[in-house]
Amino acid sequence: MIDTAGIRRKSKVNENIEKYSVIRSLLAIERANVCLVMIDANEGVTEQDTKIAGEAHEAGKGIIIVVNKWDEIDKETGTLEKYKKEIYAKLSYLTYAPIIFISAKTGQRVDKLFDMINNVAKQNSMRVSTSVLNEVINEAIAIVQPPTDKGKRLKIFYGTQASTKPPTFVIFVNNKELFHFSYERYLINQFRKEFGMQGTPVRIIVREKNEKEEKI
Ligand SMILES: Nc1nc2c(ncn2[C@@H]2O[C@H](COP(=O)(O)OP(=O)(O)OP(=O)(O)O)[C@@H](O)[C@H]2O)c(=O)[nH]1
Ligand SMILES: [Mg+2]
Repeated sequence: MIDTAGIRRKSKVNENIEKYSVIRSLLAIERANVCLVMIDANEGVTEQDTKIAGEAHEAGKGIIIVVNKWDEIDKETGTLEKYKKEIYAKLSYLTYAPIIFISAKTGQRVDKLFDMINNVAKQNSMRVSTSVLNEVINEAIAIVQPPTDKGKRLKIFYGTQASTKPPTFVIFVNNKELFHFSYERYLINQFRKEFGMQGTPVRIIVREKNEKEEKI
């Protein structure tokens, strides 16, 4: 475990310390399998939280959002759900990351964290067989037809998993330009439905393949 120093500019004098903390955090992210993004329940998601969480996401790491100091919050029914919504609204690219509400002070739910870390690490290094992957791709194509543009329709020939940490899939298509972001997002959502992959980013690499070549 690497415990990074807090990143918050408290005064001008601390600017260098802050820069150093950021560099150390980036190095820690690189070395990690799973990153816990610690949020102070009193403050909510800060700009710096967003930046650091973004780095973990870009680095393809497993991510868990940990809201600490939950003991200090006045709770009513629905408080937890409200918090979750607010967090996902601010960290919109992290909706795959589970959120856990803990108190380091009282120990509330801290024991649950370790199962979560193990699970997210597993999801981050998940392998999907080519045959199962293509079943899911074919089903996805049948539910929502690939898009057309200027009279040309996107054709998805097949896919295969290229690497893990994070799960990265290569998808072979007739024309890269037709593989719009919205369809990519749809496919990733279908993958998540079928494979779980909770707490891990998922990547798709699109490759073009000649249609005639494909028919042989
Ligand atoms: N009420 C409450 N206070 C907490 C909790 N966790 C930490 N604190 C308090 O928050 C303050 C900061 O705690 P630290 O553990 O030093 O926080 P940190 O984020 O590691 O700080 P740096 O390592 O300096 O960046 C201390 O006064 C703690 O007692 C919690 O779950 N509940
Ligand atoms: Mg500390």
